[in-house]
Amino acid sequence: MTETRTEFDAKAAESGAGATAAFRNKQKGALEVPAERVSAMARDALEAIHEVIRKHQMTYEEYDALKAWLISIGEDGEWPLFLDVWVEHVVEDVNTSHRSGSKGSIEGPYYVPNSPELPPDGAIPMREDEPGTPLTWNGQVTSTDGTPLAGATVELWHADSNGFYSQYAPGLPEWNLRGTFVTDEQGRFSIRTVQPAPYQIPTDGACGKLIAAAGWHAWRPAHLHVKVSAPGHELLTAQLYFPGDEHNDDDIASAVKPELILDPQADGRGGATVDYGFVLDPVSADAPTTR
Ligand code: MBD
Ligand code: FE
Repeated sequence: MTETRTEFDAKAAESGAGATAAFRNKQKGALEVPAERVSAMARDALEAIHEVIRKHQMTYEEYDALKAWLISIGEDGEWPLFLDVWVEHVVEDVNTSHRSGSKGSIEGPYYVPNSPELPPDGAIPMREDEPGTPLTWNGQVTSTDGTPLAGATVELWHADSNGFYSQYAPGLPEWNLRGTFVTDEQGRFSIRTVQPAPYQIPTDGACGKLIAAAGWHAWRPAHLHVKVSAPGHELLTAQLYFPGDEHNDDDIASAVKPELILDPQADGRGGATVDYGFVLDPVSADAPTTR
């Protein structure tokens, strides 16, 4: 019998296929976009591409290279990865700029709904010998007027200390480093987890090929993903980062904001403690979205 080793057996096609299947599942029953919107946005997108071709005097060789590469994004299942890395940050910006509560960031391709529900104070599901620096995270969820939000949910998901996400890499328990914490009467939570490693875009898929062909780097800084929700409030999707990470200033997914960088303190036992809370915007009639 051969053992599965996450760090050797993770393949772009596997995480890509997983992300594509998860997205299709989420899309079931999605609303149709009105024809006027499709027409206006598709026309402008195509005109933007035409402008690039004229500006750079694209050759037929380059056009064919582009066509081959676009075909491979689909074959590798990397449309979710490609879009979330290079496009989603603008969608996030457009849809949250009205908010006065906490800053958010992009969801990315590796969210899974319905992670195990946990009390306000506890450890996220992890392996018995989970590697990595222990992190204790204390926080409170409030409304923009300061009211504590009891029974709010903080869904947390993140990569392990080797940079791998459960359900998108082989050999990890299904819900490893994924959990839904419910806040107490004061809207507080206290979560134990481990610090994630920086994330490298798979080098063996279409996105990796673009990165290599362009001479870019393939890294996202280490990050924690959260979705914070409470009745009557807009869902907050965010990512939190660690100070000093060399990719906080050049995240390939352009998803770092200064307000999202944590300030962890050594706990004297080889781990760290951090305080970070969330302020949710009440739902208002003219909010464009709740995502
Ligand atoms: C990630 O972990 C991520 O958060 C994003 C946005 C894109 C690729 C991998
Ligand atoms: Fe991520």
